[in-house]
Amino acid sequence: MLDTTECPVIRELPDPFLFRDGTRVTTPEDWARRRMELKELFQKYQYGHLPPPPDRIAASELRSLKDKASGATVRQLVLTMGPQQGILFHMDLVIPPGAGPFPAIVRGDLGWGPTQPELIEAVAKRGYILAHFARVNIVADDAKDRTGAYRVYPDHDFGALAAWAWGFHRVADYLLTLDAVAKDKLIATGHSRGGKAALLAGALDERFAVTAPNNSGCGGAGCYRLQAPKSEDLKAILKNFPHWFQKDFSRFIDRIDRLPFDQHELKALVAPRALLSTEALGDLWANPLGTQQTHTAAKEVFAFLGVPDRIGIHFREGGHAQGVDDFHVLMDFCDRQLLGKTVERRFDRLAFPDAEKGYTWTAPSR
Ligand code: GTR
Repeated sequence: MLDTTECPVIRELPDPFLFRDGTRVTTPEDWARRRMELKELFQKYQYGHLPPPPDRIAASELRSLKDKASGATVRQLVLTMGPQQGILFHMDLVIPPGAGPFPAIVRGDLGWGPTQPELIEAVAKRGYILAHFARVNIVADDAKDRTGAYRVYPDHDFGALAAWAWGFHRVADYLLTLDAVAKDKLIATGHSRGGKAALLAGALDERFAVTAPNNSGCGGAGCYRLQAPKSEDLKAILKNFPHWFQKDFSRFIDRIDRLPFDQHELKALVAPRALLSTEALGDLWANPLGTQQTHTAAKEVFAFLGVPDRIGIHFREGGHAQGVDDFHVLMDFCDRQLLGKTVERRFDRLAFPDAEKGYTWTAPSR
């Protein structure tokens, strides 16, 4: 059983540059080591460890359709993998017309319903591939269901978010075998619990050039220590969704100041690659203020690595959703970050400019 007294009390947002042994990052090489340390801490305490990569992934096509509005091809696939090929998931692969290679957006939210025709049209018309897979085929979104990847990897400690993040990595494995895909332009996104999984996936896997959690809140881009009123906290999330996390994470309930990290450090793992948080001002449960706090703190790491503009945040009016408009925001960000296009939209506007700074440390000078 995990013992939280092994974790010292840290009241503010923890210093990402501070190693556990008390020494501090001074160079980018040090940061690479600290990044490894953080990757392990997040898996040990919060999410559990991701299963190992499988030897082989087999893809079979169920159907191939044409989207009339955009001319895109929509391939409905099943990917099979793991020991005894014991894991499979469905995926819609939307490929725009034309020569490519195209940047590819990976999203795991297919289980929430079919891929919306408006989304297919929007991404294809802008020259993006969409790989929309059903993360819930890997492990179900149900605390009582211990089938799927839990059975295939019985000795592992992962919760559902880690298993779903692993799914993003498997989609990357597959996409990197396709000529139509621009290999250096993979994008991980998802909504809410899907956004939590996308952030974890992008934080851990450097093959994703852009990571973009949408309304991901608690356990995602929102922080644990700084909660706006009405936002979801650790106790609330574990009451409803204990299966998302490593089983002992509940030890930190009412001891949040012993958590050896906060979510700005998960964001920082993405650096120097690009990260965008898309937030909704009406979605208080997802802690938009706390997501701004993680943004500001993580930006210190991006700046330390010389890429302060690779981290963006975007707030819109309205509630909890990842609609086509949110995808346009994401594609604007990717147009700029990956394709070098000039875009008008800003990704540095804070919704709470007067918010108190959540930390007292400063980035090491270089
Ligand atoms: C809520 C949950 C959030 C968020 C959301 C969703 O009920 O409390 O953490 O993940 O579900 O996934 O839509």
